[in-house]
Amino acid sequence: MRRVIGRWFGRATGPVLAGLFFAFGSMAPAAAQQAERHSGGIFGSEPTQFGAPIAWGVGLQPSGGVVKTAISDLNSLVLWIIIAITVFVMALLGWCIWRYREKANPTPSRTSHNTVLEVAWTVIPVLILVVIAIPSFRLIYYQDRPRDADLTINVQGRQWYWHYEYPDHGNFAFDSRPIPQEDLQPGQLRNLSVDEPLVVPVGATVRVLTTGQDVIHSFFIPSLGIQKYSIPGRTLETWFRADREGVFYGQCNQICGLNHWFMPIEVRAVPPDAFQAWVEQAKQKYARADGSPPAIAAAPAQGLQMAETRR
Ligand SMILES: [Cu+2]
Repeated sequence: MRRVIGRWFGRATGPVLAGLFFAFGSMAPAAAQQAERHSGGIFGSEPTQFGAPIAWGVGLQPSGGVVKTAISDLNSLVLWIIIAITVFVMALLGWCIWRYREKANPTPSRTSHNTVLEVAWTVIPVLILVVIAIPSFRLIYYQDRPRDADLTINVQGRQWYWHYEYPDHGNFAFDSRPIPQEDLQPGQLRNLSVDEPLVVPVGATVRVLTTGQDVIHSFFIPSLGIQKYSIPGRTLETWFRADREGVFYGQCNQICGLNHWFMPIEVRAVPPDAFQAWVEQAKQKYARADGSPPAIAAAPAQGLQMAETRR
């Protein structure tokens, strides 16, 4: 008597599929344009020169560069898909409760199979997953490595500080540690500001090579869309580009021991000439007494050798 749901689904499948394709097709370029102008969070926030968490912030941090913008785009796409699915399921549930209540439907249907319905609820979720998978894989490969890097920075996680090296800009290296709370100057952030920040030129594609000296750390700067493990005995590659001047903060986000909290990251994106000036000054400041290049990979190699000998 009442195979309404089955018939309804049969009739609705075509329009729903067409609607899904149309909606996602038109949404993707719109989202990309949106991300160019704004960035980040659920409600879209203005570009900022300050990449750091804020009190009561909701959503992602505003984007400071291209990789983060691409991440925010995918986040928005998936969020809207989730919203559409939630609204649809809630509406269907409400309608079923109302339409098939005991009073309105005293003799329930004994239908146990409906081919059209079963095909629909298999095929539609598969299509939704395909719609999510395509931009998702594109993003993974986009983040993977830079096409043409302007600059390489070696990053080494150590218990418990960061060690940075600029191999193609004078080959100097330095350590970076947080500023103690009692020494904070106005404008500096507790547990985020550091004594020796990373400095990069605005608009430059920065290749980041990560290694770990002792345990696994992770180099993570939300507003620049970069997160990479730093693993002893292994070099991993990723990249970022700061599209505007500013200070972008991050932290080690792999639990790495007692002072895991003690590993903030501060990146200063400055105009190219200011970067050159900083490089000249840094070459003097971080010069080694014997003039030898910093041996960034020496420590994990030694560690491995020791492990070998012990075996
Ligand atoms: Cu760490």
